Amino acid sequence: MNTIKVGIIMGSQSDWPTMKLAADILDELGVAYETKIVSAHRTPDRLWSYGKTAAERGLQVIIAGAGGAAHLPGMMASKTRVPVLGVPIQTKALSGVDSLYSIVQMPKGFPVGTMAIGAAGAANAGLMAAAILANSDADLATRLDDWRAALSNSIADEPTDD
Ligand code: RP5
Repeated sequence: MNTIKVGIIMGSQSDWPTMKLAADILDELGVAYETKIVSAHRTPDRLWSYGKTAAERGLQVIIAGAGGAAHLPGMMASKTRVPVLGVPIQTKALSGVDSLYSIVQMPKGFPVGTMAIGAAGAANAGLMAAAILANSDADLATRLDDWRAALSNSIADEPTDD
């Protein structure tokens, strides 16, 4: 069985600067992942084959980022039971609201766990993927607890003028 349990996919190379923030979190937490450009409209056959083989390849979470008319996360959710976390990419035309609406408003039956638009959403997708895997991985659970505690400890008690 493949030891890679997280797939990070995106509709375009142009999505990578955002999606890399999910990868960075997984690197910090020691979670192995794969990355692939999979476009719902430009490479539909690639999308189908990725979704068809995702579960049998051992993937447990797919993080899917797309911008504009962002079909990718929903189409991936239609093709695999592996949980899909959708990241709406911030677009120039509509600031990512188009992406958000395309991803979040899934009809009943094929859910996508939709993150916030852009950088925070991508990072949080990495954290959410780690949290899902941590349910069955005690070492990862400890690393995630430590990461969360470090973030809490970095927050000052009081504001300063600087
Ligand atoms: C979507 O179209 C991609 O997810 C990307 O966010 C958007 C624009 O793609 P490019 O024109 O930059 O390749 O499929």
